[in-house]
Amino acid sequence: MRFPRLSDLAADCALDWIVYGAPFDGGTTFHPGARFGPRAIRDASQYLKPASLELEVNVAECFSLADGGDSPVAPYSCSDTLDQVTSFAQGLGASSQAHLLALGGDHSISLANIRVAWERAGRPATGLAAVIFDAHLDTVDAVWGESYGHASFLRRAIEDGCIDAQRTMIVGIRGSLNTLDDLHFARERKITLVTMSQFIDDFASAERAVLEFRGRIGDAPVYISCDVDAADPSCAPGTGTPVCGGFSAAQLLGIVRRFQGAQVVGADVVEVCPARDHSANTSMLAAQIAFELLCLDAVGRRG
Ligand SMILES: [Mn+2]
Repeated sequence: MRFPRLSDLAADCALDWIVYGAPFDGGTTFHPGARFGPRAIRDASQYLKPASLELEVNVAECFSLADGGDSPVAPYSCSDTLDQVTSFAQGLGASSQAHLLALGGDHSISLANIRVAWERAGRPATGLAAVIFDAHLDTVDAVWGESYGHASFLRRAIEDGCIDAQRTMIVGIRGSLNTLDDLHFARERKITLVTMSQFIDDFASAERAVLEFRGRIGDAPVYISCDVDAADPSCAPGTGTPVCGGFSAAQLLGIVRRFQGAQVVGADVVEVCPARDHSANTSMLAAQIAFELLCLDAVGRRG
């Protein structure tokens, strides 16, 4: 998006948002390749301009933003990678406590960005509110003995106390599941689920459920995570675990915009797998979503 590189700025430069990449896909259960997502999203972002027609806001006028580069990763280890991304993110814009927008990488890296967002929000005892756009629940306890994969990030973030399950909404989920345990965990913890079938049955009523949740979290600090597989494979084929029957690009962007003015304290866009992407559709959508996420906060700062 042609914003400056953090390394080109003075060390004491005050920043509101820093975008960075987490080029890791060791938490992937199916098609690997999301480690190349950050550079594809950056490429696609070249055509993005700073003003939003829909939200009537210009992000370049509302805050200062830089690209913090890519975090180091440990390709053979999810838990080591999480430690490395956490400490890299903690160092980004530490003096101005900038909000962080992470580009994945697979969904496992969100846990690191959520930890830092929670720290920068003052470690609220209740945890952060959260909005997750995803085809999957990501509440799997462990697979192949690994607790930190891309299907487990939300469960770990809730257990760590960084995310408040009762103020968490997952939008766009659809079958299939490994076991019903993932669904039971989500229900027991009182996560708000707005499934894809609800949108298909009655789009307006599902959107009202989203707005009701938006009203309920009010001005609370919120983390927004967007897995590109929330979109249908017809518009976002370049992803590791595609699920048919998802949102069109326009629908997904429209629902993201429903959170305009929310107190977004951290965000991510994950699971772009460029090797499976045709005509760069998926990275283009991911870059647009990243822009929309910044616009949500810009609306709140516009006054
Ligand atoms: Mn996911």
